[in-house]
Amino acid sequence: MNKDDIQISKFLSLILRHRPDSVGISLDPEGWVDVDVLLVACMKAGRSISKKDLERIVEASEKKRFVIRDGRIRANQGHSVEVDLKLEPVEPPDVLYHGTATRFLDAILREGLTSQSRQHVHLSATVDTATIVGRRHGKPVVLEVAAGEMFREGKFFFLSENGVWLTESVEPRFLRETS
Ligand code: HQG
Repeated sequence: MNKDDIQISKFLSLILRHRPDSVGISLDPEGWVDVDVLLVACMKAGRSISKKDLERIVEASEKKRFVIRDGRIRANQGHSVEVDLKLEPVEPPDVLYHGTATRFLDAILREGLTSQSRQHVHLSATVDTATIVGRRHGKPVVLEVAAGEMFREGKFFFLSENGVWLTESVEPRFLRETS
């Protein structure tokens, strides 16, 4: 993606995950908004995006952050606004990973992982992906999450349409630093 597309993608994340009100729209209870409503709202906010560009950016996003279906669009995960994505609980692999920054480590090992401003704690299927996520916050460190054990104790896991594992929180006893 080129620089302009990345800017637009970030703007879409802001609207579709956190601040739909910033362009005067609201999302339906499952996080969807009509594509045409979104584009008109963006234009009125001085950030015109053509439908073609929108479709291209959604398609090109290597992380598949957004999905367009039946003329509507939503973010696949990462919301801070309350939405019900209607994801079915699924059994996770035995181990998942969480990438964070070293400066958060003490607090996390003390309190566990909490969802902070988002609806869920985000977990990755691989160390590589978790490292990339952690790097967004500083010097990355990857924690191993005993997801299988959590699941057997009755904790719920969800897999977003773009492959991000989601859960409500992770207690410290399920966390281990990777070497
Ligand atoms: C940390 C990106 C202190 C947590 C990624 C993380 C992901 C604590 C930060 C998605 C803590 C929250 C989400 C505690 C958790 N004390 N710090 N008790 N519990 N934290 O951005 O997981 O590119 O809300 O470790 O790929 O980094 O936007 O979550 O460092 O999927 O599509 O608090 O965002 O996707 O940060 O990232 P975030 P995240 P996109």
